[in-house]
Amino acid sequence: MLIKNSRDGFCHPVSSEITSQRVYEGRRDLIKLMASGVAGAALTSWASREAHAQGASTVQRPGKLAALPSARSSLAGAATMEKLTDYKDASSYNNFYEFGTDKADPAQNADTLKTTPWTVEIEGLIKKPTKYTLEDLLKLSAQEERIYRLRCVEGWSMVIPWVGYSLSELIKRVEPLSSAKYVEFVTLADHKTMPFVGSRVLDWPYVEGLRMDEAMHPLTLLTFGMYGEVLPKQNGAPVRLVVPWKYGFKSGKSLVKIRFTDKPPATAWNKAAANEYGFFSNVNPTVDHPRWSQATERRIGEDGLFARKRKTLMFNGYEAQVGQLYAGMDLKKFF
Ligand SMILES: Nc1nc2c(c(=O)[nH]1)N[C@H]1C(S)=C(S)[C@@H](COP(=O)(O)O)O[C@H]1N2
Ligand SMILES: [Mo]
Repeated sequence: MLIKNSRDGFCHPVSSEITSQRVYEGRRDLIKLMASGVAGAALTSWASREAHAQGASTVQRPGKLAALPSARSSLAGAATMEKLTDYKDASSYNNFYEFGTDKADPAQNADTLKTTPWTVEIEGLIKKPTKYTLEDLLKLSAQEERIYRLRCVEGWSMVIPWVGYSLSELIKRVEPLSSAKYVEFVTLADHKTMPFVGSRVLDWPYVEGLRMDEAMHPLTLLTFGMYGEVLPKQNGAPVRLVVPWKYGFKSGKSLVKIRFTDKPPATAWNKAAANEYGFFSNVNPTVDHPRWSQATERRIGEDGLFARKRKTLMFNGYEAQVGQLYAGMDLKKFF
């Protein structure tokens, strides 16, 4: 069930909907290797073996996605020992409004997304504006596998082994000017391949933003894959962001432009309902969403109908790593 916001006419499902989650057989295309360097790479990391033991290998898949090379995260404390979400759940219960507002829509509709060729423009207040092909981006830095929780504002969460590298690697190359204070992330809005672009649910393209220090934080991951494979289209192929200490909507999918600005970017959800979705959107159990509590969450795939919810952790459990970014800020005001 979707709760309509009468003012704006947009919807955001409530967390109680999670109990009626449906799991579909996601049909996935066999995606060709995107860069010659990644062909046949062995998945040797501990995390990858875990991923396949706990999730990916237990799922019947019509076509396995191309493998991405990865290594265990070197960031102390960034990985979690929690049980990974099953690949099937992570790739069939999604938010990707360009393909529909139901959780099952992206897996059913996203096969029309064309991920090759793909370019990402880097522009704005930088010394070196650049247009990267996906192949360029893949080769820009060594990819690692990192197990991050993703906690949606609606109250569900997953634990996913993502593959990518810190966005800071890219930012350093393009040499931001001192006037660059924010980073804007623009995602694809293609009427031809994305059936819900043009719907009034949000302003398109879907735009997100971070403060410069957040974008530079090593946990902020430019992400090309999950479970050791390239991203399924419904999870934001071919390249997305994952910002693990913020609500999931900050992690823009299918990125086409990264722009450096001196002002906070106008983000899609903030434009839709500024009182509900602030610019920072840090996971914070003590600051409620106006329409529901943020104190607890349900782990997708793990919690049954009557299972207790888990307590949501400050900054989604990454407080030790990111708390300093917000020292002295009133997080009730800057939510
Ligand atoms: N372009 C785009 N990116 C998006 C969204 C979207 O609708 N469009 N949804 C966001 C939300 S609300 C969440 S919770 C995460 C979900 O990521 P997942 O489907 O990989 O779990 O993607 C985020 N990125
Ligand atoms: Mo979300």
